[in-house]
Amino acid sequence: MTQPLPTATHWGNFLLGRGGAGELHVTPAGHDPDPSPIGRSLTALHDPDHRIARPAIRLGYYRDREKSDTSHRGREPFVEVDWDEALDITAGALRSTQQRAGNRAIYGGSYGWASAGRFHHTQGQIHRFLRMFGGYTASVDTYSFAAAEVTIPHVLGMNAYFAARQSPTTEEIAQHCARIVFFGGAAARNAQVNPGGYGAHRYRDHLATLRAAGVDTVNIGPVRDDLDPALAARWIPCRPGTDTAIMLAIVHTLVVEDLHDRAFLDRYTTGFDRFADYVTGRADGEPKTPEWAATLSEVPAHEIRDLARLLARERCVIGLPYALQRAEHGEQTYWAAWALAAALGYIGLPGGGVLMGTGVGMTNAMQRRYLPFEIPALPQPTNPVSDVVPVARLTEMLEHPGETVDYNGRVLTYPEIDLIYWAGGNPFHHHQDLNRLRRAWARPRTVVVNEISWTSTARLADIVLPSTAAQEREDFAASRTDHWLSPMLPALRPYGRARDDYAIFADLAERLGFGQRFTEGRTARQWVQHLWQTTADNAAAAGITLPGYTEFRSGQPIDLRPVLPESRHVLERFRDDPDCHPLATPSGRIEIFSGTVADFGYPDAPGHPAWFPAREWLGSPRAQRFPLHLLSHQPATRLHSQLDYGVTSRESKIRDREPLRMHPADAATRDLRDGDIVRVFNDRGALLAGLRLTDAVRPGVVHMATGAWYDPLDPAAPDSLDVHGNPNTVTNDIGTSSLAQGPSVNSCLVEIERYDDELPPLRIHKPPELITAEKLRAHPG
Ligand SMILES: Nc1nc2c(c(=O)[nH]1)N[C@H]1C(S)=C(S)[C@@H](COP(=O)(O)OP(=O)(O)OC[C@H]3O[C@@H](n4cnc5c(=O)[nH]c(N)nc54)[C@H](O)[C@@H]3O)O[C@H]1N2
Ligand SMILES: Nc1nc2c(c(=O)[nH]1)N[C@H]1C(S)=C(S)[C@@H](COP(=O)(O)OP(=O)(O)OC[C@H]3O[C@@H](n4cnc5c(=O)[nH]c(N)nc54)[C@H](O)[C@@H]3O)O[C@H]1N2
Ligand SMILES: [Mo]
Repeated sequence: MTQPLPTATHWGNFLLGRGGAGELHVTPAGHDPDPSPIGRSLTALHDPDHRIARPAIRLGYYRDREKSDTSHRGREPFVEVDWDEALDITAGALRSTQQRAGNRAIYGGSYGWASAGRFHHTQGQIHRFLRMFGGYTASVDTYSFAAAEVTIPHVLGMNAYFAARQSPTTEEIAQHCARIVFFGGAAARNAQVNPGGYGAHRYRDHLATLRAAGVDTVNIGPVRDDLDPALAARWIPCRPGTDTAIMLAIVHTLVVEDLHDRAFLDRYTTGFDRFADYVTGRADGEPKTPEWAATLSEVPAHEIRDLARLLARERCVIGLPYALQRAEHGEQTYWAAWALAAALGYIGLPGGGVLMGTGVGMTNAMQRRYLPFEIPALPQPTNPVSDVVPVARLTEMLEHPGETVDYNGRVLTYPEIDLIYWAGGNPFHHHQDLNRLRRAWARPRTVVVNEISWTSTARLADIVLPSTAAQEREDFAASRTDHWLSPMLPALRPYGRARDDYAIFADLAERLGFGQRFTEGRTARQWVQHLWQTTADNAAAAGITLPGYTEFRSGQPIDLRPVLPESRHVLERFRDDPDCHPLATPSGRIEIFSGTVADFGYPDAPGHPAWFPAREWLGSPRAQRFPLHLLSHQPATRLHSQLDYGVTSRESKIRDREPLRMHPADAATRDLRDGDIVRVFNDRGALLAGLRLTDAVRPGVVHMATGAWYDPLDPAAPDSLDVHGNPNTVTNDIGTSSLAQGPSVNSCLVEIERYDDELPPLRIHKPPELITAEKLRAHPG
């Protein structure tokens, strides 16, 4: 056994070493009380069926470069070449795109989680490189939280993530709060992950504290086990996408029964009366009564009314997972929740208000202790190109160059993209309506992808540059939402000829004439040391002493929690004195009506929270044809698509297909049994999944994780069946609304039938066809 070395991942800290036969061993770091099972999948890191060993160029592109037939992406062999040739071809494509079409023709949004590690973080690397090259069309917001990212600043005058970190602490809830009402739970599976790293998993401690204090919990949502059974929550099953209607109906009851906190609303909010006119129907003739909401949500009216009375009686907090806003009109759900919380009047009191991002990593678990200093990342010059697109409008951008899109009061024009450079993300995992993306993806002349593994995206590229994994390089992990600083050492040698993204971009920069500017003369190791030293300097300025780099890298991860000061929340100071501590909204108050948003004039996003039916939900006409609502959630067994080939993910599959959960009643009407392979389809596409029956999912709803590598049966046909189970084969690629243009993954209707044909093997677990440049020269045909 080799000496195991520490590594850090988005799902925790582990030690990695090799046994006598060369096999990889992973052990969780000793300081983690509840390590994530995803760690076991790191043993697959050097799996030759999945790792990219050498730079590879699609055959047609190798022959014809920018004149190649781009519709052949994904169905031609790759030519393996040496690094010099690959980098020459890449630099040539970048230069000719720049000369022909300008830098805005380069799409470098490159959304994706990549790996933990401050220096080697791929997004920092690619963005620095492309900015120094003259810029790129960038993306704004995230797939995670786009609708909230745009809406919350209008309502609270603060960044949405900042607002999420202003949540009441577990101890305060335990002490002061009678009840948490979750809309969609707080899935424990999601708490395995934190962007940038995670020192110690303590989610179960938080649940135990709530349980011991006897905090009452209610889960309003289509899936019972979104909330840990240990909390013994009352489950109020609802149709997906109807949370806003339920919230409006609760407000309706509060208003008509005079249970709302008038004093709070007067002093701390603006526009409640206009909103109340809408809720009571004075504005539009449609009172948003519990009976009205019951027809939409299928939650009995008396339950909604009783809940409203209960919430008014005792202090409560409203819990919202991100997923609630990852749906058409997701803006409204988050805004309505704040309007409801304002009507209840507990905002800014200990244990009251709103918890945003329930179940997500450390979002609500930092317990007021935030790093009082900046952790540096790779420095970024400004992007000379000012064009941006909302991150989830990717396909539309490729399809409609020159056309405009409304976004948060602006009108953006889609540039004509001629080169896509993606590094550290997997759009053929994460984007909606993958068949549509495949057609649009064929438009640019060149697609370059830096990847560790042969993902679906790498297979659909022209130029594939193999990157090292985080466990093959030295770095350190730190995150604004964690209190650990963790050394990362190279436990493994780079796989094949893989190189660090840094080395790839440094060599491309050299070829393009700005090598010295990109590297500043530092090796990767010198950059890591430099970033650590800056971290230590920043910490020292905040009164916290950190060791020098040599001592840090050879020691244990550092837990800063004991020395972090407890902060007071902005909303608490606001509650103390709203005149001295106004919010950064135009009125200085919580904007239940926003004049700014109203003035945008969007028909699908008025100036206050409102109910809009999505195009796809169980109440829409389309449900006649596709009667099941598909919710695609985060996977328990991996991080998105990462290490889908690892043991933890593969053990969860049913005959190699991604599981899908369904209520037994829905299975009975379709003559389906637990363990069956099913075809999930609508008019956008179809995928195979393995069926799991459970009464934890409400009838009419099916529940399936994202992240199974998209594996089309016929790579030549854009509408081919995905034989593995990526839900994005069927999700709808539309913006949440004109306001945020976020992804609407959770507004998706499907039908399901048993798949009786012979089960096609997965191709995605073998590399694509590879030929060497030497062989090609010998046999040019
Ligand atoms: N239907 C549906 N779709 C969704 C969601 C949903 O709920 N439902 N959720 C959405 C959300 S919230 C998100 S955040 C996205 C996530 O989407 P992504 O962030 O794109 O997903 P990942 O699988 O994490 O992709 C990261 C990729 O980076 C690669 N990588 C890791 N480290 C390195 C490195 O050092 N160098 C290089 N070059 N590559 C590296 C990995 O191999 C992997 O392929 O998915 C979104 N898509
Ligand atoms: N293990 C693991 N953890 C992760 C990740 C991962 O890939 N793996 N990804 C991380 C990332 S990038 C993110 S952004 C977060 C995302 O965190 P979330 O967005 O909170 O996670 P999801 O699992 O997509 O959704 C949580 C639940 O919301 C419920 N839900 C969906 N639609 C509705 C609705 O209309 N009404 C109600 N009431 N409930 C609904 C679903 O039943 C679903 O199980 O998770 C993070 N945590
Ligand atoms: Mo996310």
